[in-house]
Amino acid sequence: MTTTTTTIENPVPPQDLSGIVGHRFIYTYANGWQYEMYVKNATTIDYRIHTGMVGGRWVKDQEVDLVQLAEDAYKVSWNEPTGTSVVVNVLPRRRVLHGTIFFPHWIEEDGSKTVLYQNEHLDEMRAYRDAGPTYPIYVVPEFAKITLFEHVGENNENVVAAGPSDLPTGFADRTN
Ligand code: FER
Repeated sequence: MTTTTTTIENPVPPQDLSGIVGHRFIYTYANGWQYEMYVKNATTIDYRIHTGMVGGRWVKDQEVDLVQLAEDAYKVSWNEPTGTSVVVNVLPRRRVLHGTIFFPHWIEEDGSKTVLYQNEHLDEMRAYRDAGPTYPIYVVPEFAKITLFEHVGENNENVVAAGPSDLPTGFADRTN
């Protein structure tokens, strides 16, 4: 039996991100929360939260780590200016996703402070993050069903350009 050493230069498995980069997907977690993610490029996402604990929140240009774990299996992970950490595993062809959200305690106490277009409130979010309380972390691990998955191209600023409440009626209900 041979073993392969994983290095930065030779990651195992080989990385082909073309099945997720430049795509928008809308999904509903088992707890009913509905989210939309646009993988703008290999290091950046835009997103909207349609319903749930922080429904109405939207964000552009969040830096993420994106990897391919296997065929039809990708992992997106990041830390927000609010202190929230998120890890999302995406299986586009199976239309399945698993997300784990790690909320600081101040968001569990009053999530409404984060329900806004975050890009216009970055310093405010960092101040809330630093004020806390951070602990105990509220961990939300949930599977989701991907109801829409579409290619919209890379670095398209028009894909996520309005808040969840300013979209046409039924926007998030479109399926394919
Ligand atoms: C997701 C779960 C959580 C997601 C974003 C978040 C775009 C963000 C949470 C927050 O910062 O409030 O699937 O996808």
